[in-house]
Amino acid sequence: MYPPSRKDFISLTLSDPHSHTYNNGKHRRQSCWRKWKQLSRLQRSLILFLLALLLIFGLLSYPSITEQWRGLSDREDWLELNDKELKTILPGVKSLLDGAADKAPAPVAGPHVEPALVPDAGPGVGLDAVVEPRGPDIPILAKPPTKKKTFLNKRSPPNLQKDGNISDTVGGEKQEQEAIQDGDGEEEDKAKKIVSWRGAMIEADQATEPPPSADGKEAVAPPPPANPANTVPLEVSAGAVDRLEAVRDAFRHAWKGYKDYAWGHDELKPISKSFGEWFGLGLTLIDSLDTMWIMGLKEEFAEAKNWVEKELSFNKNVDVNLFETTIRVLGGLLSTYHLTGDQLFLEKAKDLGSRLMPAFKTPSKIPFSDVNIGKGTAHPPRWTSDSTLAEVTSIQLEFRELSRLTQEPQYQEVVNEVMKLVHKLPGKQDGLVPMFINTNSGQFTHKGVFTLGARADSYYEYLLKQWIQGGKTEDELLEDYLQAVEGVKKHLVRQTGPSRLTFVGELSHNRFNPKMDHLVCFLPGTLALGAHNGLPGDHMDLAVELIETCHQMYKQMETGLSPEIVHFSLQAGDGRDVVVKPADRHNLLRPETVESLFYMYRFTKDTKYRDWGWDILQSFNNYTKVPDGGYTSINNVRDPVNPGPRDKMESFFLGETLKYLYLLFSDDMELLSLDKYIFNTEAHPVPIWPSPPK
Ligand code: DMJ
Repeated sequence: MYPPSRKDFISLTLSDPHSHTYNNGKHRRQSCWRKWKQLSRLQRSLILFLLALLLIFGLLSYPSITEQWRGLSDREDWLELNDKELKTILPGVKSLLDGAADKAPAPVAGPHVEPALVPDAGPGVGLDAVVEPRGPDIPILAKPPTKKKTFLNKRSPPNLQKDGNISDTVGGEKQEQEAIQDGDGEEEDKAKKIVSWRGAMIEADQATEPPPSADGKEAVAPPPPANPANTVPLEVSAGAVDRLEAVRDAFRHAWKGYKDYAWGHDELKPISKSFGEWFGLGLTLIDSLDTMWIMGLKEEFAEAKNWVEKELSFNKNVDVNLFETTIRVLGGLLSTYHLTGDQLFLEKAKDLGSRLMPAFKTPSKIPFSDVNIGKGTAHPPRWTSDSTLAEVTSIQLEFRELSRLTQEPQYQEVVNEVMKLVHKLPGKQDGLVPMFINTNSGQFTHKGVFTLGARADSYYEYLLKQWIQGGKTEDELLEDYLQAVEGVKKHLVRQTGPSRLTFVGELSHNRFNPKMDHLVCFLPGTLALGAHNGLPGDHMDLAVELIETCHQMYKQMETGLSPEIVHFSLQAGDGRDVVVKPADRHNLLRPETVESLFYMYRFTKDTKYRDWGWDILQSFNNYTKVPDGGYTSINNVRDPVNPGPRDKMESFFLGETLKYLYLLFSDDMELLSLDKYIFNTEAHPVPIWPSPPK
C-alpha cells in the first residue's frame, strides 16, 4: 500500500504552472508557520518584541528625516544665489557720485529768526552731477520655496518650536534652554495669516516692538546645520566691490518693495507684500526724499516728488505724534527743500509746521505728544499727562529752521521755551535728565532713572546740535551739554570685566544697570562732532572707545547684526562681554551705529570705520533682504539659520541707515560737509547758521 499522499505536496506538484507564484508563496507561508510553531515561546516573544521596536522607531524617525532633506535643499538654494550675487557685484563700476557735492555757500542767517526765504544752497547736491552706473539688482536671498507660503493654523510649524540650541546669553545656555522649553506648545491666534521667509513662518501683522514673549519665551529656531560654514555670510573682498554702488543697490531694492506694495503709505511690510499705516502721511516716501537726491536716484526722486505734489495732504483728521512727525516729515521736507531749492517742499513744510502748533497749547508750555493735524487739537497719551523728555527736546532743529525760512518767529519761540524750562528744572543729576516731563506742571516725573537710550537719547544730541546750528552762540545749550557729558562719564560709563569694553549703562535710583540700548550708539558720533567743534579732546577719546563697543555689538552676533539691547558683564571671570536676553534679540534696521561710523570716519579718516560699516551692510543683505523687494526687521540676531523676519521695513532704514552708509563710503568730504550742515535725529541735514557779525 502506498502511504496516503500529503495534500500540500500533491497540490504543489500538480498545480497549474501559472499559479506557481501563488502556490509557492502559500507553501512558504505554510513552511514559515511550521517553523514559527517549532520555536519555543521565549524565542517567539523575543522576535515579536524586536519587530515591535523596529516599527516604533520607523514611525518616529520618518518626519525628521524628510524635514532634514527639505531643509538641506532650501539651504542649497540660498548658497547658489549668494554665489550668483557675488559674481554680479564684483566687477562693480567705480562710481562718479563722489563728485556730486554742492559747494554752494551756507545760508546767511543768525542763530535767531533771520530772513531766509530763498533756498540758501540752491540745488545743493545736484542730481545732474551724478552719473548713474547701474548694476544688476539681484537679491542675495533666494526666494523661499513656494510650498511654504501657506496659511497654517498654528503660530509656527512643529519643527520650529523645540530643538533650538542657539544660546542668547553668550555662555549662558541654561537660561535659553529653559526659555525654549517654556515656550513650547502655544496654539493661540489660530486664524492669523502666516507667511514664510527663509524657512521661517511668521505672522503677517507683527508689531514693531519686541516679540510677544513678555516673559522671555518665544518660539525657537531649528538647530544650525552640522556644517556652520554653509550658513555663515559669504565674505566679499572689500577692495573688489564698489561700496557706494552697493548701497545704492540696497536702496533701490528697498524702494522697489515700497513702490510695489506700499506706495504712498507709511511703511512697507515686505514679507506679506502689504503696508502698515501709522499716521497716513507717506512716512517712508518723505523720509527717503533727500537720500534719493544725495544718491543721485533721479527717476525715483521724480516719482516721489510727484506724489508729494499731487497726493500729500496734511488736511486730514488724524492724530500724529509730534516728535515723529517733526523729525521724519518736517525734517525730511526741510532738508529736501535745501538740497533741491524746490519751493514745493517748503510750502509743504510750512503747512505741516502750522498744523503741529496746537501741541504747544498746554498749561506748562511743554507740548503734548499727539496732535490732530486736521482738527487742530492736541492731547497727551490716553494713560498719562506726561510727555517723553527726548520727544519734547528733539524737535528744535526743525522748528527753528522753519522760523528762519519763513520769518515767522512762533515756531522757534515755542521750542526755545521748552529748552529754557528744561534748563532750569530741578531733578537732574549732574546734567542727566529723567525720561518724563509733565505737561500740566512742567516738572520732571519718574525721577531718579537715567539713560542715554530710549526716551532720553536725542535730548543730549540736540543740546549739541542746536548749539552748532545756531552758530555756537547759545551758551545755555553748551553748558547743559558739557555738564551732561560729565554726568555720563561719572555715572554711566563703565568697562566690561573680560575685555575692558567701554559702555554706557543706566542708573536707577543710584543702582547701576549694565544695560545699553542700540539707540545709545548715536553717542560716539555726537561726542566726535562736539570734539570737532572745539569741545574737550577727551570727548573724542570716549567716542573712540564707545564706537568699538558698538562695533562689537554687531560683530559678536551670529548674523553680524546688533540686537536692540545688550547687557554687559562686569566681572572678569564672566567669560563673555556681551549678554543678550531672549526678548532683546531683535534688530529693527536701526541707524545709530552706522551714523556714528560716518562721523568717526569723517573726523579720523581711519578706514577701519568704513570696513565695519561694510560688514554691517553685508549682514543686512544676508539676513534682512527680502527677495521680492524691501528689507525686514528680524526677531533673532543670534540665529543665522532662522533670523525670524518681523515683516516691517522702518522708514528710517531708507532715511537714515542707508544714507549714513552712503556718506560713510563717499570720498567727497564736501558732500554734506559737517561744517555746513547739521543732521537732525532722523538724518535730515539742515544748514548751520553762520555766526552773526561781531
Ligand atoms: C529714528 O526715528 C531716530 O533716529 C530717532 O532719534 C531714534 N529712533 C529712530 C532710529 O532708531
